[in-house]
Amino acid sequence: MTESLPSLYLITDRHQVQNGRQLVEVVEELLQAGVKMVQLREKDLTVAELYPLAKELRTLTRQHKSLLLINDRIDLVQAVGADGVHLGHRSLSINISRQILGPSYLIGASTHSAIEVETAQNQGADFVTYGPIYYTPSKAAYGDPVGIESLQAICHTCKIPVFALGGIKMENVKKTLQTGVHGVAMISALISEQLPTKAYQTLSLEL
Ligand code: TZP
Repeated sequence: MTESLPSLYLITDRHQVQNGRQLVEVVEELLQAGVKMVQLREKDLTVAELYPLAKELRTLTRQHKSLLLINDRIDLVQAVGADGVHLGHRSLSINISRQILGPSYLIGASTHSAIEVETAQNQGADFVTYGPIYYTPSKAAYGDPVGIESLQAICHTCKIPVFALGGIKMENVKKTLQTGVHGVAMISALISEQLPTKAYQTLSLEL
């Protein structure tokens, strides 16, 4: 299944949606435009608040034949029949998550160093996000950028798909992909755009 992972991974943040729109509306627009992999990541919502959102996104991602991953919450993955979970450093370990979910679900892991990438791979993650690659407006929350050379080194050794994350936008997507990375993951370059479809269409010319 991982060979067929798309090259663009959309991550949600409803606080970045423009013009008073709802997150679900913007994600639906992006699914219509062609996005094939979405992570629901709304870290300030409770699991009870996330559930209806996850259900709606499951319906829409199914309609558009897109993968849906849920940040951190294996219970929600199972409850809505998502395709997998995306784990961070405070989540259940990859090993335990795999025991719970079994082999047919995707497990993605957030990584920020070579050792984290290696650990994720050894523990059986299906793919990793690696970053932040560049400065992002929310840099403080994610630490200093790891840079493109570091990404290139990771891509030489890592055997599972790597998605570059953090500060990825139109201007740098081409040089990011030249590192040999599987794909790019992004929040603001799509979610906070005034015209998300147009942003996706422009980006997808580089993918
Ligand atoms: N992890 C590392 S950077 C980041 C996360 C969740 C945020 C990426 O956001 P953007 O807007 O795509 O730079």
